[in-house]
Order: sequence, then C-alpha cells, then structure tokens
Amino acid sequence: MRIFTIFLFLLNLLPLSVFGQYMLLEDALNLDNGCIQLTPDTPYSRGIAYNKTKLDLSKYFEIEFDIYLGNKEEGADGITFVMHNDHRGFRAMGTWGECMGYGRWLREYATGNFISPSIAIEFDTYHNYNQNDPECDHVAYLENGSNYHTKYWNNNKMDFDLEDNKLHDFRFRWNPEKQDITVSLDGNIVYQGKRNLIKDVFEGNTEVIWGFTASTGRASNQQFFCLKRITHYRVPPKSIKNVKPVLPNLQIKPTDGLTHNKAGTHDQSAETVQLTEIPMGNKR
Ligand SMILES: [Ca+2]
Ligand SMILES: [Ca+2]
Repeated sequence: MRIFTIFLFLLNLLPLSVFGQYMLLEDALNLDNGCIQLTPDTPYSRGIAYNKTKLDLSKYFEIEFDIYLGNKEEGADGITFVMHNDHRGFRAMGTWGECMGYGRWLREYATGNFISPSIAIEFDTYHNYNQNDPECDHVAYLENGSNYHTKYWNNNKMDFDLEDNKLHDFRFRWNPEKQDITVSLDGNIVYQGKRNLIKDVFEGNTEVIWGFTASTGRASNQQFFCLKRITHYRVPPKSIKNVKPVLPNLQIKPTDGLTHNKAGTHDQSAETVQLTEIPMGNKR
C-alpha cells in the first residue's frame, strides 16, 4: 500500500518536472522565488522563455500562471503568452518595444522580426498608435506575429491598470473538440474564440512551442511569470465547472510583499466576455 502511494506521488510529480524546464533567451532569467523574469526594469530590454516540452493541440489542456507587469503605471511594454511553430524553433523571437518580443512594428512588414505561425495573448501596458492600442492597459488576442488588433479587453474601464505591483492570475484553456480558446485574468474571462488552430494556424502540426515574451522600450517595468498549474486531458471534460486539476499546484514562494490582484478568484462560472472594439485604422 505504501509503495503504491509513493508511486502515485511520483506520477503526480513527473509532469511538473517535465514542464518546469525553460529555454531562456536574451534578458530572461530565473528568479530566486521560482518565477522567471522576462525583463528587468530597464529600457530597451527583451526576454523570452519557452517551455522545453511542446504542447499537443490534439488534447484538451489548461495552463495557469501568475504574471507580474510591474509597478509603474507609465511603464512598458507588456507580456505575451505565445504558442508557435516558427521555423527558428526555440530561438524564435519578435521585435522589442511595443512588439513585446513577439510581433513587428507594422502589420504590413513582411520582412520584420516576428514569430509566425503563432497565436498570442498580449497583456499590453503601453498605448501605441501603430498597434491600434486603446489608451489604457488591455488584453488582446494576436496571430502570426502582428501586434495589431481591433478588439481588446479592459474590463470596460479606461483607467484599467496591470502595472499595479500585483500578481495576476492568468489561465489559457484549449478545447480541441470544440476548437474553443478561453482566456481568463483574475477570474474574469478576457477572451473567447473559436479557431481551428491545427489546420488554420499551425499548418497541420499538432505540437507547438509555447512560452512568454516581453520587452521594454523608452519606458520600462520589471516583468515576470510563475507557473502554477498545467492540466492535460486526453478527453475534454464535460463541463468547465467540473475541471479539477490533475496536477497539484506548483508551490511558489511569493515575491516579497506581492499580493494577488484578486486572491482566490478562480470562479469560471461567468461566461460573458466584454470586448471593446476599435475599428481598424481608427484615428485618435
Ligand atoms: Ca498601466
Ligand atoms: Ca502597446
């Protein structure tokens, strides 16, 4: 019985150790608390961290992280969560500054430095005209190395601020059967979309590299992320409400003095998403 218990314990630990390894590029580095810093609070920084284990898009999965966007409201530029199949593999990176290490300066640039094919969720903390950004911090869905977006989520608050010196709970959920993407931040659903990722984005490939990118420009902030949980299912669960983590939460030591934006807010029952639209080419 005891041996069986130890076996179960090891079975639980194995996937976390597999998912705990990251390839770090440029300014990214390991912090003492088990989190990974993407950029220091220094201008013109760029950091990228890719998990060494690819994600299988033919399976249901949910990933949960804490992200930290800094402590200066006037800072920049933000973090993206990225999944890609770029030919540069674990060396792929995008442009610095407003491109957050993911995208390019203008969506018309075919020759710029960007990650593609890919999808990304951006947590954008700086207003940039060329990317059609609203004037407040926001979350948006991106594809194929373009930071330009026409919709965003800011909780309907024009003073929405992610650089509040707090950890923010971020979840990304993929349901391959329904082809649904669901993203939540601090318990709010901030993006929902239907997309045949394997066929329409990743050119038939089911395995993708994934991780985080971030950069700074003239303005900066410290930016980092911490893995909390990865849940993989061979069969999609019948109801989101019934999803229980297969793996235990990875214990991280909280960074000194940091608290969650909304501690313990994990209620996924609210299924409404309020996206705000900025028409393409909008002049402000
Ligand atoms: Ca801000
Ligand atoms: Ca921006």
